[in-house]
Amino acid sequence: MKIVNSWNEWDPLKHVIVGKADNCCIPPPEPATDPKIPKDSDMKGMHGPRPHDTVDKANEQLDGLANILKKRGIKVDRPTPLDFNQKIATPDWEIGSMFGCMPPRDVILTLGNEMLEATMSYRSRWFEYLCYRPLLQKYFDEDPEMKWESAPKPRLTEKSYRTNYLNEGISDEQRLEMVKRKEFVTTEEEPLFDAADILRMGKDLFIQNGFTTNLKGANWIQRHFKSHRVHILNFPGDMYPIHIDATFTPIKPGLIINNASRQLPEDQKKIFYDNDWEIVDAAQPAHNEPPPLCYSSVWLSMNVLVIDPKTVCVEASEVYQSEQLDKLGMEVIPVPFRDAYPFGGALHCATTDVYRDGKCEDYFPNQS
Ligand code: DAV
Repeated sequence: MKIVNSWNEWDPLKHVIVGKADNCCIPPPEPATDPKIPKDSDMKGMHGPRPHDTVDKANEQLDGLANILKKRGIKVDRPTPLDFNQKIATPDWEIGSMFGCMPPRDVILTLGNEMLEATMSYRSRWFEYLCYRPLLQKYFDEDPEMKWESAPKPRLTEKSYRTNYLNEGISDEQRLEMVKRKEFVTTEEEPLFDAADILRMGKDLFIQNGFTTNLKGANWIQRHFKSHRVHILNFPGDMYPIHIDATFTPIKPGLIINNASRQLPEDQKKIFYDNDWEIVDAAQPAHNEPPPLCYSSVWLSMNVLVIDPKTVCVEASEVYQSEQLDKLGMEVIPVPFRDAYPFGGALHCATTDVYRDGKCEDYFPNQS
């Protein structure tokens, strides 16, 4: 039986993995996380298991999302949480805890009949793939065509990170300059990527080069998916370029919403314009700040889950984003989800595709 098939972000969704908040921890500091946590964040200096009541509330909303999808006939699977509050180590390093298994989008990339475990780029997330192994094993057993792959596990020694990247003493202006110069917290020591930096659009893969994915990681993906075309994207307005899915969100063939404060540079827009794609500014978020103890920005408003080219799940309080997508001709399904944000993101982050109808198409035939 065919179980795994997904070539893009919009074809009709039939089977999906939705994350869980159980046992989620705020990991102790590590080389990659200081620059990830904004200076004024309430998370500075905090680590340990997240409070039980916040875990319960997040799980309620994650279950709510799962139920909404199930009611629409979409099959939903869930990962198996570990005890994340335990020390992990490799021969090169150790860290006091892991992170969690709320955002499957970060860890597993589904392309066609393949599910690929990303290298990840934080030490605390090194073993996160284990939460998905029971599912991947099952798909492998049941679908004779399913390809199960794992990218080379990274060493993540000090050499994989820039040492001058601490927040202390670096102003916002300096940080923006560094991002513009493409000086990110991760170095080019070894291939690194998080799956949530990759947008799948048929034959073309668009990959953000930033804190969590380096050029070697993108190059590894290009060599791995030989018949695809990989394009590197940069969003110089983003001081913390981590994952593409609150920055640049395809809605259906021909239409992308782009975070207005993280514009794609003109030269990188060319391929979209040359193929009659429209890039519109995303609506403003409805909130001025993220919920407490949240890694992500208010732009989770645009981290929507497209379930077919006419239907999209949007966080229920994100009224401006809903209104915009409604005007763009989409049916909007409101999903209460803000309590899950602190656990690693919104509706796109919280899911990863197993099956979408459709095949690999060429949406960008004009390329110079
Ligand atoms: O805008 O904070 C969040 C992306 C989560 N996967 C942001 C990026």
